[in-house]
Amino acid sequence: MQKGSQLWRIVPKDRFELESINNFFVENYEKVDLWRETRVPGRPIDVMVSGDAVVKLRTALASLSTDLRVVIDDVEELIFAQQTERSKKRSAVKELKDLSDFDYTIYHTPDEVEEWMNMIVAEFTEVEKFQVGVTYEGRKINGLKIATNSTATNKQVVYVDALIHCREWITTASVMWTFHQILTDSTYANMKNNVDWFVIPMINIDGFTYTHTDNRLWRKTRSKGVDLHAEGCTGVDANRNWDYMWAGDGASPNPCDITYHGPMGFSESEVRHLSYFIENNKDVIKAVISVHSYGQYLLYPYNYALGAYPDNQLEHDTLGTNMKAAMFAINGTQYTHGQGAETIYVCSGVTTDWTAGVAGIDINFTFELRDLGEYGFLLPDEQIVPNAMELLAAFEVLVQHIAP
Ligand code: 0X9
Ligand code: ZN
Repeated sequence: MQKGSQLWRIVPKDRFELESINNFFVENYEKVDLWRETRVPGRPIDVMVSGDAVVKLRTALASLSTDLRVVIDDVEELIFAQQTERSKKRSAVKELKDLSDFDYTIYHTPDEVEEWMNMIVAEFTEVEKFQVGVTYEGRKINGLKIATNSTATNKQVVYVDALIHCREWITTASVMWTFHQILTDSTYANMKNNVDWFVIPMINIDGFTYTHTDNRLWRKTRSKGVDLHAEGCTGVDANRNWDYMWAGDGASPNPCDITYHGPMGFSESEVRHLSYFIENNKDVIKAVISVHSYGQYLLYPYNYALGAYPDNQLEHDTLGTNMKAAMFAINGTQYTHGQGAETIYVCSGVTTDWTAGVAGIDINFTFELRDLGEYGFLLPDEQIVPNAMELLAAFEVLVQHIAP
């Protein structure tokens, strides 16, 4: 990362401003990383600007927008400060030998997450590990199947995945805490007994590894296509790569863009394998929840166009309303629910459009966890557990809805 990179928030006041700002970012794609987009005037755009371009872009943007403020003054410094804090906490704990030593209040490395899965399997007889596929670089993508031998017949399965975008660390961290809670706290016994779960806590492991070693803010996979000049031209946006309405609106044909849809649908090993898994289990999967961050949204299909809805839109609306109410009740955190394209922006080739439109899964949501852009992808470790409590509350409502 460039020294002195900053996170800016720009609120375009009308359509004209919005369009010229969006075009400006397209022209300057090598110097900006869009953390949060909008298609609606009056709503914020969060953009990280490369340190060497801060002065130039600020001057140019001054003529396009009147509402620009610096949210993170030095992104690199913040990442460094968080890492230092984390290492201090780590060195204070004893070696990780069993689950009781596991610290849910800090972010973990890919190896530690894998180790956590192994410990969960070792400790709980109702949990099995299964392999979903492999990544581009050959790492195993594993999942946990949680299935109790309860008396319930014809149990339905809830599928949960996290970290398809590898900079969204909160997704894996909160999924881990949530399922540990479901497995250990008898208050949630019905959540194990009334449904089964497929949990895939870490999809984009290549990218996740890269966020630990090279670039904390990497989003895409790590697959290599044509040999292009810049670092950003590696990889594909795995949440634009699903083969339904692939390469439609809100996905980029430019390999150097962060929303690059790839050379064809399912070009990415991670996405292709996940699709096989879901296809093979579609008869038992009742709901798909794909966990992302940030923005605090509960989004249902379709995402590829305005005005495109699943037949059971009303069910999604009711469920969205109830889940966000339960999430709010925990810490007063506000989530917004709705159809994805209308609620935030149009984008095609996303997980839940395929799971709804092709696999025919009944209930499909993309969750965008905390925050609203204060830290964005760099959500502090202290917020892991509070955010995970909200996720658990949403799952409680979901299970109650599926298997009352
Ligand atoms: O753009 C995405 O893939 C998701 N947002 S993120 O910041 N996590 O990258 C959102 C996908 C959900 N749908 C719509 N935006 N319509
Ligand atoms: Zn995401």
